[in-house]
Formats: sequence, C-alpha cells, structure tokens
Amino acid sequence: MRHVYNSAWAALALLLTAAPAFALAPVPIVIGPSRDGSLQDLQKKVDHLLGPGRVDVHTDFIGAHAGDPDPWFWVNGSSHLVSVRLIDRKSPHATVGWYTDLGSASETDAAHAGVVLEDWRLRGSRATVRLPATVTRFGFYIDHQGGDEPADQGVTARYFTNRKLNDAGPQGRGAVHEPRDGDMQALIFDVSRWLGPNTWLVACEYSDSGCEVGVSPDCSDNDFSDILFTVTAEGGPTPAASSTFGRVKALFR
Ligand SMILES: [Ca+2]
Ligand SMILES: [Ca+2]
Repeated sequence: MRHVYNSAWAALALLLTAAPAFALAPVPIVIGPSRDGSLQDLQKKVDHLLGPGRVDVHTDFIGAHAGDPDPWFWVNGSSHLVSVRLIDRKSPHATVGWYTDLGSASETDAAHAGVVLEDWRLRGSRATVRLPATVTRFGFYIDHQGGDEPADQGVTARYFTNRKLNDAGPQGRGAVHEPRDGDMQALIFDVSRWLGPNTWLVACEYSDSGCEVGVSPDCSDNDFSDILFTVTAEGGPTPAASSTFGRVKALFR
C-alpha cells in the first residue's frame, strides 16, 4: 500500500505547488479614459460582448475583492486543451502567447511557451493550444511592438497576465503608483456565465501601466482595451476556477 500513500502525497504536493495566493485587499487599479476616444472604453466593449449591465469593469475583475486570487494564473486541467479567441484589438502589432508560470518567474522557451495568436489574426479568430502535460501553471504573454502610443517609446514590450512578472513602474524604474508590487497589464474577468463554462475575458493594456495614468506623451491611458481575448478550457476541468480553489481549501479544513 505504501505506493498508494506516496501517490496521494505526490498529488497533494502538486496541488500545493499550484495553490494560489489570495489578495488581502482589493488590488488598486486605475482605469483611465482611452486616449483613442470613448468608443474604445473597456466598459463599452465588454457591454457589447456580454450585454449591458452584466460586468462592471471597475469592480468585477479578478483581484477587485479581498480574497480573490492574486496574482492570477491558470492551472493546466486534465484535457490540456485551451482555446483563445481574439475579441478586439486596436493595433495589429501584437502577438499573444502562452507561457509556463513558475509563480515568481516565467518559462518562455519553446518547450514551455508558444505563440497562440499571431499579429495577422483577425478579430473573431480562434486558436486552440494543447499544453504539455508537464506544465502545471500557465498564463499568457502579450508582445507589443512599440510605436503606437507615445509611452511605448518605440520599444517592443512583453507583458504577462501574472502581474508579479511585470516590471514595477515605467520600464522597471520603480513604482510611481499602486499597485507597487507588480504592474497589472491585464484585467481578467470570469465570463463563464455568459460565454460558457471555464471562460475568461482578458483585457490588456499595451502601454506600461506602471507609468503615470493620463493621455500626455509620457503616460499610459490605462484603458485596458488595447487587446481583448477570451480563454476557454476545453473539455472540462479546470484552469484555476474558483471551484478548484474550493477543493484545495477543502483538503485543509
Ligand atoms: Ca512596468
Ligand atoms: Ca491603452
């Protein structure tokens, strides 16, 4: 029987590895008016996608409430299949990829990451990724080729959905506003009620969100509406849905 216990402990260790941290307080995010006009406001785009009044972008993102997972990542479920659909983007100069999330670091080599949506993809296009079974936690990165907005300073930036992996403040020069322990470059919403089980909306900022917030050249507008895509875990369980967290917690009651 000994090997049975060993297997159980191995499974438990895997759960502990994947266990999330939880926000003690809401993650303080400033969403600013879009420099591209009110039609680009994230709330309008989300209302168009889900229907008006369903999601408040200021208060419903994951991390907006104490007790929410922070930072966010997904857990590789049993099917290992994840589909990504491009909802909207302002500029074609961005690529979305998945990466292996190690908590305080990312793995982005070819065995642990890959391109999901290339910059030529059109709105509405969908891509499906089969994650390696060895990957426990994952997230998405956005490579934005600079030049669209003044704050980008013409450089290509890589942002991660796990905010702790993004440099603090403008180009890593230190935080100038909250949150000070990792710039939030993507707001993530659980939209499973409206778009199907295990579906999240990821709303990204192309500029360095650690810059001062505004529309002047050295600022980021922090409209979080520069590229929007959905993530769906196909065929059942379960990237990091709240039910997964519930099960993890239940083990320790
Ligand atoms: Ca930054
Ligand atoms: Ca923006």
